[in-house]
Amino acid sequence: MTDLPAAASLGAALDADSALAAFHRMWADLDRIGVHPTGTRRYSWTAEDAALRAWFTAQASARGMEVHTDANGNIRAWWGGRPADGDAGVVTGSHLDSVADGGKWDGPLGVLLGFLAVDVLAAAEARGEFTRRRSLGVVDYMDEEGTRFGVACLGSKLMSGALDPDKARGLTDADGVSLAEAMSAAGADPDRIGRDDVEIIRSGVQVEVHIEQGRQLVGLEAPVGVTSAIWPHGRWEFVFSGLADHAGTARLVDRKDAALPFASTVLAARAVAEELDARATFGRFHVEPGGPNVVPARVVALLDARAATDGVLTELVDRITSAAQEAGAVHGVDVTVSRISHAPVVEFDEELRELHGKLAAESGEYLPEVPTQAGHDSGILAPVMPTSMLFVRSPHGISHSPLEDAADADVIAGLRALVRSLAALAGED
Ligand code: HGY
Ligand code: MN
Ligand code: MN
Repeated sequence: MTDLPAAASLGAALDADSALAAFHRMWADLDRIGVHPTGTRRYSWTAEDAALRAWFTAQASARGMEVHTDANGNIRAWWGGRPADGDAGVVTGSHLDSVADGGKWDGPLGVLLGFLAVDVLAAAEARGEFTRRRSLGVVDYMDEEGTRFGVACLGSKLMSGALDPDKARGLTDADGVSLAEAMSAAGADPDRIGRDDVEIIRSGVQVEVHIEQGRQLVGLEAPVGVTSAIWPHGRWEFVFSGLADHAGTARLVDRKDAALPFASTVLAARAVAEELDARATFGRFHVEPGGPNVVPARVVALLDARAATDGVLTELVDRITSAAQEAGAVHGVDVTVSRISHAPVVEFDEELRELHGKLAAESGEYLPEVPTQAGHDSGILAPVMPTSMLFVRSPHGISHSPLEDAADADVIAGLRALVRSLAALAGED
């Protein structure tokens, strides 16, 4: 071990048993927030969100880290103090919010391993084996999943300027509460949201650990991988407007049933996605007025669409839109489609990817590169700062579900990869 270069040896030397014990303690503590028998419910600017921020602050305080919430609701804990305006640190972390009835790993894994990496590096510094030259931040980004307001990666999109602050303030949840109102109710100031160059500079460089959402690493027999790229993806709102009528007396031929073209569109989306080797999902929709004995007057549905290139994504959404309009015409139902959000293709920073690869090679570990179809804050930030991601293998690949999982040994492999990368980045002159 001693003949390893310094950063690699810090990863190799970490005490797996004590790191796992700390991991499971933190995990149990976090489990008390928003975990239901049907899954995890952690949505932005709610009571659960406040409890998550309190948990995060307590973890930071226990380590003597300085906590700061930025103008966009992203919260960071700094080891070595928050860098002054204009100075650059190194950031790791992820997000603590969840999808509706989600799992426990998507997001929290990266935050927990961030804190544990600080523990390992601080202990190494105390032993004289590491010198921190840049402050190291652990971050929890605001509303990564977009569960409450419909737009994913709200905190990083606002920070990077990818989302217009006025548009963001006006986003509403299922109860009609706007982001501005929700932030105000939680004691945050919605007037301050928007691109934040000082925070981008302060963040410096970011390495995010995340559970893999898929089975590529299982196939490659690798506990950890480096993310190469993210597919372009986005969300589109489809509104089908027909006419309410009596479910018994209205003759079928006279109806303008909004559910019929919607149903056709769901099937068309699947068929087009298959043909283009892409993804298309209607995961959220509601029917109005929603009476069991009323012909549906309106269906409002959100399409989540993803493809390997922006060209294919455009073709995918265009063809689903055409299918919706054709089905609407058949049933006398108006169809409107509007884009809610879009994230272009991401190629993660070459130098960071090389660094992860070099450190793995020095440690004698296999660290393959894999692309992903999932969105992440690190992808949103990639155009404005160097970012990279490390994926921890998921045994069955299922995600956005309570079935999310990872083996202890793979968690430790992820922590090792993170520690040596952060040691190299925060320890360099
Ligand atoms: O939806 C996504 O791709 C991510 O998991 N937020
Ligand atoms: Mn997710
Ligand atoms: Mn995530």
